[in-house]
Amino acid sequence: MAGVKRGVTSEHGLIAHGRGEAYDYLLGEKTHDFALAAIDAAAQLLTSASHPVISVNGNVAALVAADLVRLSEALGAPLEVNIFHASKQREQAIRSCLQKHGAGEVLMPSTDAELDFIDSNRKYVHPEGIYKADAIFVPLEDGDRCQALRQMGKAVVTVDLNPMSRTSRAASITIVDNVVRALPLLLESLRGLAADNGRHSAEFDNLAHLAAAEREIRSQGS
Ligand code: PTJ
Repeated sequence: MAGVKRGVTSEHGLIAHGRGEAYDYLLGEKTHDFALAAIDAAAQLLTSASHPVISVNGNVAALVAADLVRLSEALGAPLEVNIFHASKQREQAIRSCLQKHGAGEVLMPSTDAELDFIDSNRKYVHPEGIYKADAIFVPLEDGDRCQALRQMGKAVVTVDLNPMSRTSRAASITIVDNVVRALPLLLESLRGLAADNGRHSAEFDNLAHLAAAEREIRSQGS
């Protein structure tokens, strides 16, 4: 609610937040092993990318702005504002929110570069940011853009409490956890990776991890 009052989050964002809370409740409001494995795989993928970018919408700016700034510093990756529900005013408010938490330059959407395969406002991107990126960290993504980014050959790491969403299924790596818990853990994993000479273990099978999350949700009713 505070995010809406500050002009950062859209009213639709509140509904999305409620959806997230429902899934979080079903997941016992804790970080599971499938999420920890996804976090380590995400740290590995983002570290080995040549041009990673962090995409920021109204919900994540309200929830985890300080952690997004820390992530940007840890990865040397730019922060880029990109929202689904079009509003120039809200784009500026998100940028100010990030800068209040210590961000330097924040890339803004522009009409100079457009993503293929997508019609919504999220197609407008920065030519030096998402347009050029080989890997994008985009928590609370919408399904259409996630699919478009994948079709353009980009790796996508998302955070989504719903393991059945189109985004979760289309992403390269989905962290099924609350973004508020997942971001500090991702930062910790990046520190571990640096101490471990840049290598976390093993292959990551996104669909298998989503299936584990879905089993956890279904087990709540039995
Ligand atoms: O600021 P904008 O205009 O870009 O709008 C952002 C939202 C999030 C409103 C927009 O991208 C949207 O409508 O998203 P969806 O399609 O509702 O997807 C959001 C997904 O995030 C849903 O699957 C929710 O369950 C999930 N979610 C919500 N809150 C959290 C979450 N996942 C992790 N942590 C949360 N706190």
